[in-house]
Amino acid sequence: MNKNTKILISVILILVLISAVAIMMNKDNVATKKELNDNDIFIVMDKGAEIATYNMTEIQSIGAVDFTATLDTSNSDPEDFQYTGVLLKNIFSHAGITLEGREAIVVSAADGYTVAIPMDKFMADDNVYLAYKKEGTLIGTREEGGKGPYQMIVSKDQFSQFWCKYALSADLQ
Ligand SMILES: Nc1nc2c(c(=O)[nH]1)N[C@H]1C(S)=C(S)[C@@H](COP(=O)(O)O)O[C@H]1N2
Ligand SMILES: [Mo]
Repeated sequence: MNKNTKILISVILILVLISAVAIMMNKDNVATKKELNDNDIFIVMDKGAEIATYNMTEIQSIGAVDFTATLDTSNSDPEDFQYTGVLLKNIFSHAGITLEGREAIVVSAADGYTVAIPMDKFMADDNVYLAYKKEGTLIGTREEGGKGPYQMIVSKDQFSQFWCKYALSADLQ
């Protein structure tokens, strides 16, 4: 083996090593993204007063389910996705907040967006969810390019304008 061949083989080995490390690091990232993130807090409020905070493990323990919803925005065709989340009304029951005789639920987001959902929609079975996974992967924060970590989804809506990305809190009025 001449000197040049040795150098060439060394360079190739180093490149293979670098890409192997990169692939492993990326796997690690994907693995952490699949786990519940307990730093992501969701606030539950009753008529403007903060009642409880939940992280992802706590949200999940209230009763996570898979459901489908149709994402239909002004710049995309309707498309069905599978989400994982908890019925928002169950989170309120868990926090000990009474749901009877209320007017609406107001969900607020990190970008200043707020959505008010009337009680009949909110109380319906299988409708208003706080989701944290889409197609089995964490929805992710805005910084990560996601629409979460929590996204409020109205599964029976035909269009998605009453959904709420980057949801931080929900206030029962
Ligand atoms: N926080 C927040 N949530 C939001 C919006 C928004 O601007 N901010 N836009 C709404 C609208 S108009 C649509 S169609 C859906 C889907 O928007 P996307 O395509 O950005 O996911 O999110 C809804 N929720
Ligand atoms: Mo929209």
